[in-house]
Amino acid sequence: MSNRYEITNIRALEILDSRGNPTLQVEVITGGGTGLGKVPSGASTGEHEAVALRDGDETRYAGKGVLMAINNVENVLRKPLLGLDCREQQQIDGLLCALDGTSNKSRLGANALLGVSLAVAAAAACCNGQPLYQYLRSQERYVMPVPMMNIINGAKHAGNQLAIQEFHIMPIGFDDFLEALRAGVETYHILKKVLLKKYGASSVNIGDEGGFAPPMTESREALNVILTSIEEAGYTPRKEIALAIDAAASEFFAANRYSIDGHQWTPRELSDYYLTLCEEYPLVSIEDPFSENDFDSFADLTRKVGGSVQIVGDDLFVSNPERIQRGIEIGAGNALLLKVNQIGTLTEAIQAADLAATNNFGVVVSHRSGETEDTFIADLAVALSFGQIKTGAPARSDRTAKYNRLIEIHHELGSDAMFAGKDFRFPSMH
Ligand code: 2PG
Ligand code: MG
Repeated sequence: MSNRYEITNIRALEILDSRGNPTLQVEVITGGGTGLGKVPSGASTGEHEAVALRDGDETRYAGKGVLMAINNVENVLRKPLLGLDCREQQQIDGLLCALDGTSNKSRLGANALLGVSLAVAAAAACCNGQPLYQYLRSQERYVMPVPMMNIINGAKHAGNQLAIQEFHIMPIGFDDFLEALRAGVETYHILKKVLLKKYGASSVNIGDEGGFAPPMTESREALNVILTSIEEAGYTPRKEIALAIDAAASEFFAANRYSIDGHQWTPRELSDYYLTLCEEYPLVSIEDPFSENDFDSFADLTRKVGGSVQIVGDDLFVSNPERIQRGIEIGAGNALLLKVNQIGTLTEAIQAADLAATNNFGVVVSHRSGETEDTFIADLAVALSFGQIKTGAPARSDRTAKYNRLIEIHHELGSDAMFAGKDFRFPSMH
């Protein structure tokens, strides 16, 4: 008879993500339970991310099938993992990396590795009869994250002319997660009305992350309607609801110029633009303000506004400890966007988050634009208790699944739940 923690089988399926593209679902079966892991996928991917394996067979799903990755799970990774204890996450993730053997997981596929890695953790939590967040990290007091809610979508996530990819609200001025979420949701619904009135019916079509994708061309247009909506919803900008953006600037960068809002700007001019926006709007967080290799411009902007504004590295750091370390050393950014599929195993993702946090960087646990109904990141955000989660607008099941899981956790924690609120950058100093 097998021990309840012993891995007895691993299976994988080709399922669909929120954009209708194939992705993997991995099932790890042990003597005492089963865990599932579903793999997300980005559109504005960083060039230094771990590589997801796609079949490239144009006769299926336009080449996006993941049958090769599935074959790698079932025929390469499965056997060496059979018989291992599913609680040995670090050992298992180390083995996954060794079996792949490349620095960017391109041989077996970061999608294959991540599916297994997440499913192993879910199986272990199941065997223990513990909620996933509790299994992932035991904390004296868990901190519920401030949600970064992407309510206007642009660039690669939408069919409009906005250069900036994401316009977020962050409900920070509330006592608990539920009140904060409600304020964000109410603002989202008022925004719909504001857009309908000003831009007509087609402006409330939505983009990849559930935010509206209005036919705007300039960043200020988006920031203005959001500000109006916060006020019309009855909330106070900055004090209760602050703004955040993800410029995803690599996507509008070419030949050392940034094409944004009708300009062709140098890094210095773009930097000045951000400074102006920070004066005009209650902006508290800017993600990827410059292209993914421009550590120096990140450092420059961080020096100028880093005290009051969070400068987040996503494509810059790709959740990779070596790149984060470089950022820490030169002060490029002051926060990490943590995406488990950028690095490819849970152990490495947690190490990346800890490296950032111990060096006084903020940490935002993040979804991808292509998601599934998997709620792993909601549990991960609470487990780490670093204070922030980015998981889209409060619309479409791929996004609301995470919010709904956070609601469950909030209730489960009861009065033990702390809400990061205004301390979202450094909740441990609460
Ligand atoms: C980002 C993400 C998620 P994508 O840039 O932060 O919002 O987008 O998954 O397309 O990289
Ligand atoms: Mg980003």
